Amino acid sequence: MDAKAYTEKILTSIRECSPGQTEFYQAATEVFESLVPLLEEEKRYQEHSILERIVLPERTIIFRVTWMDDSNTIRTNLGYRVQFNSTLGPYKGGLRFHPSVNLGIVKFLGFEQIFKNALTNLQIGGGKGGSNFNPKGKSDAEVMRFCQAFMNELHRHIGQTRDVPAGDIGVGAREIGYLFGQYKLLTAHFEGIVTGKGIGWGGSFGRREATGYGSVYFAEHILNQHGDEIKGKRCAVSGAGNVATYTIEKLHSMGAIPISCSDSRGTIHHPKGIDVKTLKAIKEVGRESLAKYAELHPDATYIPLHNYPEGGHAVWTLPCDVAFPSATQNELNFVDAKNLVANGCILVNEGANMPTTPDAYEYLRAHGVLFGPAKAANAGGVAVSQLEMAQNASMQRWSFAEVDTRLFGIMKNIFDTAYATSKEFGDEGNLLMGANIAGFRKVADAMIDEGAV
Ligand code: NDP
Ligand code: 2IT
Repeated sequence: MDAKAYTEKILTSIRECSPGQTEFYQAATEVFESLVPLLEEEKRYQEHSILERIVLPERTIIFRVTWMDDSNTIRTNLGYRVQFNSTLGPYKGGLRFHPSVNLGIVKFLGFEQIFKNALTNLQIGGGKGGSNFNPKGKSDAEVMRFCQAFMNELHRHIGQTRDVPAGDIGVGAREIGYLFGQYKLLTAHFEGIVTGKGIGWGGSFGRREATGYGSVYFAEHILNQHGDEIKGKRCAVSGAGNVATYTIEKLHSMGAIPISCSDSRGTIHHPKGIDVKTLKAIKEVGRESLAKYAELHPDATYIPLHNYPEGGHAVWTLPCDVAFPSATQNELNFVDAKNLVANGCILVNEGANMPTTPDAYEYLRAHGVLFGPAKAANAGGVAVSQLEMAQNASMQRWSFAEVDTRLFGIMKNIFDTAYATSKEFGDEGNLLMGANIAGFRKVADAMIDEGAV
């Protein structure tokens, strides 16, 4: 069967056997479309049924999480861990706590993670998990009891050479601490079974900063390739969580101007540059709304969510040179892409997972906007997670500078690999295609080596 027909056959089969998993089809379709030139050249992937195998998680765990709220009412949520692919190493990927979490979302994230992790060139397989639990408005005690209940089931399925979760939306240092504590209580082992741990109890310097810093390094590598640099660029950033905050911090230190951030309720536009201290105080420490930022900085504007323009998002209407979508999936749509192009944006660098809709991507590409695809651009987080695992396994502690230097080198290597692969397949500079092919090829070749499992 020709390569295109092969990819279409598998996409049809996943639609039939997993109905309604929209985000998962979106992620699989994007990867498969990129793979056509490779599959035309290398028939052995079809001969070894690689696509048939790679779209099926090796194991999917869905469980009830029962916990007690502050008024002593018994509450329930669904918990998930999708152990997608262990060809290159233990399953590795974050946990997301957000009301929108369902199996399709976890599978899209887990699928992306397989190729992202392969691109880092480190020994980690792909997995993802989470819950439809909403941490917003919950007390610390409620979050702790939820995390403990979640780990009561999850601990049976993870381990430092088996599956190592980390953070994602709604899961940060606080949640990782509670999850780790409960694992230790249940098993009586002090082991590196999650990453993003506190520095005092097995965490790595630089993990908190890694995704955001890595994203800016990746953007710098893209711009350098085109004889340009991030220094002096006005950058629109969305999100106000882990990825956005440390993207903004690194942009400042590299001489760029991060002009915005946003949360689920609104956008801050601060033309002279977002003040990182205020941002951290409001979001990281206070867990409050960004509306407060404009009260503290009268020269900044707050645009509430309901004031978003027709069909688009306020953050992408701001004139900028570079856009860093760093909040969530499908947050940059066709209308947003048109606004960015009209305002002269030259690069979109994806800090979040799958933030750009397919039609927006096509529009950006057609208008010559450079593009840093998520799998490559945001791989710094999971890469430093693996460095945390390496430090745990060897009982060593590396300095911040050591980790940061490694992170910079890993991001350069990912860029070089994606770029060289795009050239090899006749579309030089198409980093989306280059990253998808390079990540896939690494996993697929190893799957062939490891036999029919
Ligand atoms: P956080 O929970 O720390 O922050 C998420 C931010 O995005 C918050 O400001 C949140 O607003 C906003 N947000 C989330 N969902 C929505 C939504 N549906 N609509 C509007 N705003 C929303 O998460 P992270 O920063 O860790 O993750 C951000 C993105 O980066 C995700 O796509 C994640 O998968 C990806 N990523 C994360 C990595 C990591 O190491 N943490 C690594 C690689 C990718 P509010 O404050 O109001 O909740
Ligand atoms: O999407 C991601 O890469 C993450 N949320 C981080 C995963 C990890 O294991 O550090």
